[in-house]
Amino acid sequence: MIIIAATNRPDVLDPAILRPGRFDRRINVPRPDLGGRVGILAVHTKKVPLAGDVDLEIIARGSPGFSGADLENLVNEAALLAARLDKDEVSMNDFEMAKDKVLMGSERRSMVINEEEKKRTAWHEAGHTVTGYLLPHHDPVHKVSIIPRGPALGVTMSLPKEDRLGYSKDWASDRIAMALGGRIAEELVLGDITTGAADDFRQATNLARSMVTEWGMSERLGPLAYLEREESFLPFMPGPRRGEYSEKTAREIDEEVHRIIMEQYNRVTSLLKSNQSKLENMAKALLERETLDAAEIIAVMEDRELPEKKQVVIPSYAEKQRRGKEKRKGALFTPRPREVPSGS
Ligand code: NHX
Ligand code: ZN
Repeated sequence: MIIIAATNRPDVLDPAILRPGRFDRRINVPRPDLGGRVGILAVHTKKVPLAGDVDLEIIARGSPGFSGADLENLVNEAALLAARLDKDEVSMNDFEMAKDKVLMGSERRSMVINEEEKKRTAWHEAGHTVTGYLLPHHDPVHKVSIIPRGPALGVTMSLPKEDRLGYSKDWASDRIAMALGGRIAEELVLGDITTGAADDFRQATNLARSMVTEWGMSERLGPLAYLEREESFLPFMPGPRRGEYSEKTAREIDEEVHRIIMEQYNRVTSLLKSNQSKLENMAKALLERETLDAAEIIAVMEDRELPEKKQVVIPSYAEKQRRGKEKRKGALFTPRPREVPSGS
């Protein structure tokens, strides 16, 4: 008899359960690569009517780091969107919209925001976006939006260009810089600052701390692991233990984390100061369109006209009821989702 079990926490298993004759083989299953994601998408779209423009390989390319469950969720969300639009088939655009929903959370269009908050959000997100665009080692900005989602008033999302197995020190530094870009834009343009950037600082600080304590990216602290003990993959090579360093080292770690953050803070401050007009154009474009995709972001940064925007309007509940009645009346005409240019 063969017994197979799965866990996300091999580190907390009792070693007794792993002895020879018990669960004696360990198979590591990482997140799917590009080929794996195409295969998983093929499985989950088997019973979904797909439009002719759907290319699973393009969807897989645009979803690096997604797990099998994430991809299943993506297919479900795309199908739900298509159903809400009264469509018989799921199109590439439904997948694109579903991806944004999965990555950034659901929009909260009903949330009331005053003009001043909206402007602050536009400056803040423009700060992230311009910083992300100008930093060479950062993942490209995929989308930026000032439509509230979950707890956030706005989001800036970047996506790696392809599957990545590890990250460089330059990437980590640029990632910290990008997280700080929002607050710095607020400070430069509006003068006064607010509580809103707490999550950005958490991300920046976590990255800086990992650089120092895990990734050996601080010259001062050296290539050492200052971490909690982890059950390693090889049982005869145990991981490091927490607190196995002196008070002096603890202070040095704190100082080094602080230094890294301030280095990036100063770098982004001068970067945004010398790109004030780009920052302003980005904030204006955001106030006008609310959401910008990669092509629109590049257009703003290259001082070009924004590409024409087609926006699909999701019908309201009342509208759907009305359409349902029309259909039941046996109308020959089946309403299609309206495509309207933005701003109208
Ligand atoms: C408030 N919320 O507290 C309002 C309602 C600075 C323009 N007055 O950094 O929305 O200020 O780039 C996860 C993610 C709380 C958890 C973000 C918990 C944000 C988001 C507070 C933009 N985008 N901040 C950002 C934001 C806010 C908050 C979060 C979270 C803002 C900022 C929230
Ligand atoms: Zn932010």
